[in-house]
Amino acid sequence: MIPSRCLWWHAVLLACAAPFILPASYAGDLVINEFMADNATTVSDPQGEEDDWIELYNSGSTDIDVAGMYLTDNLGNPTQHLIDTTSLIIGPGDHLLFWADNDTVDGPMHLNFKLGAAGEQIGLYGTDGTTLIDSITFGQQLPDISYGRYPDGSNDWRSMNIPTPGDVNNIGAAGPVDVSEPISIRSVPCGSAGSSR
Ligand SMILES: [Ca+2]
Ligand SMILES: [Ca+2]
Ligand SMILES: [Ca+2]
Repeated sequence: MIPSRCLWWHAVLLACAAPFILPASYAGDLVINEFMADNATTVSDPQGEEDDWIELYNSGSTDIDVAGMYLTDNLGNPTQHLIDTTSLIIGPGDHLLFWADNDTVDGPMHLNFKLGAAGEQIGLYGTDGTTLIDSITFGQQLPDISYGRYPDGSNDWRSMNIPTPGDVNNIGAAGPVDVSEPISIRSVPCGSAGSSR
């Protein structure tokens, strides 16, 4: 039987965890590595617009062609945006930046959705439109602070006050800022609680 003290902790932790970021990652070399849902001054797209962005990263040792894959901001709609080009290679250890700006007339690097700073989802699906390659569900984001894996490709997501669109993730000497951190519940004070994040 679980002590009532533990049940109370469960309730508190579940309540606390709900508004925060719940990463869901899947084994593989291709990952969603960093994103920004409220780009005020960080970086401009080729059209001079400070738009939302999503960075993919190839942690493997071979080229990955993402042409024909899908990106979405709604996991209920995996095929929202087709990466509509004949070939788009991410080399080993390379990063690739997409603009989440709903400006698809500007080319294949521009997605047909933006990211909600109040929190939503990003999903990357394979060319069959159903195989989930990677996803992240995130909470409230602040202007010019990105959210990404640190180090690149790891399962540890951090808010980053040194955004690195298209480059190696960097949390800086000051470390991550305290916003939208995923809550670790490893310290649940009872052995039967288990842990998740
Ligand atoms: Ca946005
Ligand atoms: Ca744009
Ligand atoms: Ca980066």
